[in-house]
Amino acid sequence: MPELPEMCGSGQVRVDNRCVSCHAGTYYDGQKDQCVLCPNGTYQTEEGQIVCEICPAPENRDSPKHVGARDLSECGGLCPPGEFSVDGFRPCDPCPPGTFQPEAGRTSCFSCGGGLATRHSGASTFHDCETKVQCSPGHSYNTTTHRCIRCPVGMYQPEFGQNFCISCPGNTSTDFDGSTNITQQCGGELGEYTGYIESPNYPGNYPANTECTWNITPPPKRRVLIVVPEIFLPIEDECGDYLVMRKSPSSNSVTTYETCQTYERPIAFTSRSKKLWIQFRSNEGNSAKGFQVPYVTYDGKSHRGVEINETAK
Ligand SMILES: [Ca+2]
Repeated sequence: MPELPEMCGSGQVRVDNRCVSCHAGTYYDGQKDQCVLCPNGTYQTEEGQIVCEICPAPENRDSPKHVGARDLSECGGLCPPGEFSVDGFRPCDPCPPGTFQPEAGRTSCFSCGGGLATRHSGASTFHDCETKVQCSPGHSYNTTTHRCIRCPVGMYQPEFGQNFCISCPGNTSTDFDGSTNITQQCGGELGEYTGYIESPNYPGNYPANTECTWNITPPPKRRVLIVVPEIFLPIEDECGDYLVMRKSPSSNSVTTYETCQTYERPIAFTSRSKKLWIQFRSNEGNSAKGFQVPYVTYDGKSHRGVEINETAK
């Protein structure tokens, strides 16, 4: 039987004998002991809260609002993309010709730059600026030279006809310039019930001088079960490329798995620690297909028998 906590945490209600956080757009009302939609004129972006935030709105102005707003843009009354006003609220004016505004609630529009015109007023993206050429994804338009330029390493652009590239999140980077996609990066924070990690460009060969770091933090009271179906690393590389899984980045923490060789028989094991730190590194020469490694998390209490340390074959 699951234990019944005496009290749920702040901003939580009891549902079927479990404590559940109130959703975004709601708050916990202590008198009613339930989650209540944020009233007109307020919003809440986070779950498990006990109050809603007041929507910013000009005084003495009737802005249309609705209940249960989950962020500022749902407060109502904001100028939509392609429009602006002195305070970002209605009434709004369309962006004049030669300018655009991609976001809601803004007080000005961006110039297309380089003397470029728009086909119409009220433009909401740089795409509406009349460029001499239409840039492909992975490129940005330079309004000085009127040419498309490849996004530099560490940046990417997934869309056509843009005038900027987007920086990679955190301390991740791209392998090449001209990147179109955020999934070209590797590594990250994993906390779901199941998932997988894979080497960059899998099932193609991974690039040289790559470093990917993942952290798996399973949901509460769950442990991590890893399956390595197969892994391909060049043997002639003298352990230049390797995959390691251990408790933490510290090299003397408990190591769960480590290899720098091809291994074509599946291996399954559970992490001895609750969290798992995983790193893949490749050196300059010799590449290979790498790996795609699924993980699942399981209830550490009810499946105590699943203590598989290494089941080869
Ligand atoms: Ca190598």
